[in-house]
Amino acid sequence: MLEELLEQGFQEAEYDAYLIDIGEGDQFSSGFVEPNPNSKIPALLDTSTTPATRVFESGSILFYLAEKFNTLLPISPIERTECMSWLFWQMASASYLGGGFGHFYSYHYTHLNIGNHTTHQ
Ligand SMILES: N[C@@H](CCC(=O)N[C@@H](CS)C(=O)NCC(=O)O)C(=O)O
Repeated sequence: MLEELLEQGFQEAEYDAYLIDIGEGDQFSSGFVEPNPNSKIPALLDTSTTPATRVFESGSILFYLAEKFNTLLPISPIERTECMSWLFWQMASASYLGGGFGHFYSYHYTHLNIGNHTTHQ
């Protein structure tokens, strides 16, 4: 979204990206836990505010940027509702397909049999 903002001409959207190596556990380092106490990527630290604003959870980051730059979030109720529905869908579903899978694959790898279901511990 920061790239989209830059394409729209918002110079204030210039950003520094930092590599967080999940395999090395960078997400648990104090430098990352400060912007996101939940140790999950992505996180954003807006240093243009005083004090700096920390934003975590992808949906919160998208909403924060849309409000900050007053763009990419429709104003008309019908379009705004459609947009927010997809934003909430993203929060409720997409992270389970991506980050959620990684979480259970990495941290809960023991198979359990519960009733008729097989799950991971
Ligand atoms: N609900 C979070 C999910 C974030 C997430 O699961 N991120 C994964 C990478 S895609 C992560 O940081 N995993 C590191 C870990 O679980 O230790 C969001 O939407 O920001």
